[in-house]
Amino acid sequence: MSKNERVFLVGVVWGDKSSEHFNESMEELQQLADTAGCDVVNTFSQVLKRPNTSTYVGKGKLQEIKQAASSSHVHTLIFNNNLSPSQSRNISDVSGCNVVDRTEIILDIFANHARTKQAKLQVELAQLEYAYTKLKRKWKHLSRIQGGIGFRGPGETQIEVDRREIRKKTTTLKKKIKNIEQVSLTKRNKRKDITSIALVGYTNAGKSTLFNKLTSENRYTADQLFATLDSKTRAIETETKEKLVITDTIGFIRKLPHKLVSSFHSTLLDVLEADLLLHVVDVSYPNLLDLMQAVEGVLEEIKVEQKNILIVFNKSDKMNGNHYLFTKKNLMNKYPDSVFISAKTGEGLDHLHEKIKDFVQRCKKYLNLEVPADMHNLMSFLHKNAEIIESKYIKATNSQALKLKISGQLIVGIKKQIEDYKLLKYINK
Ligand SMILES: Nc1nc2c(ncn2[C@@H]2O[C@H](COP(=O)(O)OP(=O)(O)OP(=O)(O)O)[C@@H](O)[C@H]2O)c(=O)[nH]1
Ligand SMILES: [Mg+2]
Repeated sequence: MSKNERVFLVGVVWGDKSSEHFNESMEELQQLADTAGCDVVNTFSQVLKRPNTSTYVGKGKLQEIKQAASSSHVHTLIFNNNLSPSQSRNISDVSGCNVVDRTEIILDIFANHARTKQAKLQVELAQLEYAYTKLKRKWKHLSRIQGGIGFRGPGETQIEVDRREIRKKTTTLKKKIKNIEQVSLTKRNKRKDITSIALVGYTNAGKSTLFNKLTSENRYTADQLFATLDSKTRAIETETKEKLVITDTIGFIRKLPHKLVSSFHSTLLDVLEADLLLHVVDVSYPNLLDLMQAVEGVLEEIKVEQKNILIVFNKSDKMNGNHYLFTKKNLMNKYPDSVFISAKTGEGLDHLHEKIKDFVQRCKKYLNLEVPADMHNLMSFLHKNAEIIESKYIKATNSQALKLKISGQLIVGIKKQIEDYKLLKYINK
């Protein structure tokens, strides 16, 4: 879509969906359109029992939109839902406008915001995957008319060619993404011993702002949807000098098609492997529980097993007065372990640091170990990374008997070193 394109937004509310939810989702569509750089000229909405199977909105409504578009010189309609290929085609035929559905506008923003090679490849893959599903049904009518046993009409041939092309490109893209994944896997493996935290949340919740506050980075933040699409990881230290790595990643949104989520699999690997997730929530958003559910849905979809999730209610500076106290109390009741912060003003960050520190402590385990006196590297590693509670020299074995408190993940590294030296027996289980 081109910048400053004049557009209409179109939405249908149906079934038992409340108009409040509908209005919110239309506001979100407006934000998506703004982010994509469109100029929203007007909004059309309709209440229906269910969306029209062939034109999404009713026939009369579509005529009204067509006339309005023609008199306002609008050539693009953006829909607040995903449309079937035949719906897109029918609407386009009747109205004479370009038809963009919800996923397509999101993909358009993704394409504009992708900065890293990985993000660009992933967006391209997502676009192709989406084009593939659309294409599949788009050409169906042609192949029915012109195809037939033993005869391949132009429609059928074209779709075969297009499909083949898409499949070929998809395979190449997946390979390229896999290669990048491999590189980041090596980086991740290097960090394996260190407790890792990932920031997740709905788009625009303030993840990157919080990331910057926690790491003194200068990552791009903006009041728009999908400001950041790639992941970034930085090491930080707690007050007690414990090392951690923290990752900021892509935001989630409602109604994301499954294929799209899976295209971003490599970006989301950091989320999958993190020890602790900070679920950042914009507390100033009226229906925040809905957005939280959407995030939980995506986490389920990418198969994040029930892990440690700390809910971080952000933007508390935007709330004031009794209304806030009421909301805060309700949320505290529902999520007693959550924290309230403002990534912008820094309010509540102490509390968050405290929670993170507690988590790191909880991850620690006690270990009894006998280290041969000549394993200097291991000794200095332990001095640097573990809390040594007791240390005693044993003359008979020329070794040092240690009692340690150390993070669970580091134990794996130590076991590996000790195994290398065939000294596993020294671990007191
Ligand atoms: N008032 C207020 N605004 C905030 C706070 N945290 C973030 N913001 C604003 O919210 C907007 C979105 O912030 P980002 O940090 O870009 O949000 P994000 O979650 O990384 O968003 P995406 O990358 O788009 O998923 C920006 O305009 C920030 O300045 C906060 O604590 N208070
Ligand atoms: Mg961001």
